[in-house]
Amino acid sequence: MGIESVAVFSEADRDAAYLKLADQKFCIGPPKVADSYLRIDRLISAAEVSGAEAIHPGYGLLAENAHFAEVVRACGFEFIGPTHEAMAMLGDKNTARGLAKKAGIPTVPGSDGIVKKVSEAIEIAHEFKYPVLVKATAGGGGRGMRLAWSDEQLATAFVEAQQEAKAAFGNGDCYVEKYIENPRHVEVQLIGDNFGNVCHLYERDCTMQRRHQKLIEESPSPHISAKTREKMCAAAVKLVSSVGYTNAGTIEFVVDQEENFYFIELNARIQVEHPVSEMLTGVDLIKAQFYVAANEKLPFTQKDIKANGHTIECRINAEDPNFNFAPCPGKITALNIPGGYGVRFDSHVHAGYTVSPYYDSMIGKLIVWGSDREEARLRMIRALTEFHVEGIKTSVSRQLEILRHPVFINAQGYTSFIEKEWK
Ligand code: MV4
Repeated sequence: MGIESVAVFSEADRDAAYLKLADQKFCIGPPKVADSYLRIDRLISAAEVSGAEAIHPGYGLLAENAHFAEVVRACGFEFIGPTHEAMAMLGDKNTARGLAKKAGIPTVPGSDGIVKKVSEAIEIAHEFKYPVLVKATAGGGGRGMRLAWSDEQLATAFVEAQQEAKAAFGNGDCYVEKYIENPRHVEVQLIGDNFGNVCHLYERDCTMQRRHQKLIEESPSPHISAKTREKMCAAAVKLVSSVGYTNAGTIEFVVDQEENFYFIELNARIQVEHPVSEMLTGVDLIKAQFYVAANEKLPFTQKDIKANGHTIECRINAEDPNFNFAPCPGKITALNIPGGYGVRFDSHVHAGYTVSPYYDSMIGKLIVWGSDREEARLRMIRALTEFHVEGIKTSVSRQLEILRHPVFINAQGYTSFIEKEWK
């Protein structure tokens, strides 16, 4: 788009490849995120000094921090993401669940709002039958959740969830939902502009995950029919339109064995796995985000967005799958990146780069496109076998096992499959 780029980095990221691509770069502190990437004052200072007009938060750290979005705009910069009001409203899971209900989106049976007392939680569990999930309204991505199969378990789970949420998020409020057993995890990619235009880029299936860490994402989901897809995408668009949500967002659903889908939460940011939707539809989502932030209309309408073929993403993590996926930082002494038709690798690393122990263990994302699911699966297997890295261990061997496993090939997976199948 011909837009100058300004990058910030901590001392631990001084050698990252993306800094060589930036027009300007600013060191904003030592490795600890509290002293660098979470320092709003330092981020704003870098924007001031560089003459930046807008800030893109990425997908970690402050990406869903409504206070950051508000400060950015209050300081005269555009925040490339939703409004801080929308972020605050939809980031609160109980509020989002209430808005979904109001918009007629299927939600999981459960409490009507926040549950204050254990006795109330037990009444709800008796009404909707065990198992139930206690969820922190300020939580997300699996944090602040507790599963209970009986009154005794619920009594402790409820108090633990409140205490954990209070400590982690400063807000101990929890609500209770029936637990949808062995669910699939399917999310819908959305993007809306400031003129009321909202589009979906179809769904992503994130069922193959371990401890809430997604390992493999794909689109279309092999677990839903075209009819369910149409209903799910329409529901997602209806919800964000009803609340005037703008820029990129993702609505998460859980899907039961009968293909009933239920709203779970909205992620008010661009997500790691957005390239899956980009390669399925040919839409440049990040470019669309910039159009919206520049107060322009989306450069496409829903009828322009066509799903073509099948895409799969593998997150490449510096972890040792034979050592309980323990993070495995270190210096990358050799790196071969796969390529060829339909193969994309997004990464900040290069040969000679030292993966630091301070941040998320993801070192890159390998995304492939195929004309159908089997071609995408085989192309991903080929690309993973060509992905060669020395000096650190990665999750690649486990992802190859999953891609070659009959449960994946026959699309019979569910969210806890990996944890049950591989210890
Ligand atoms: C659920 C669920 C089943 N029933 N809610 C996990 C984190 C957040 N994105 C929402 N999550 C779930 N909420 C109800 N009522 C299943 C998940 C879920 C999950 C739960 C436990 C372990 C792994 C999981 C992976 C994806 C989704």
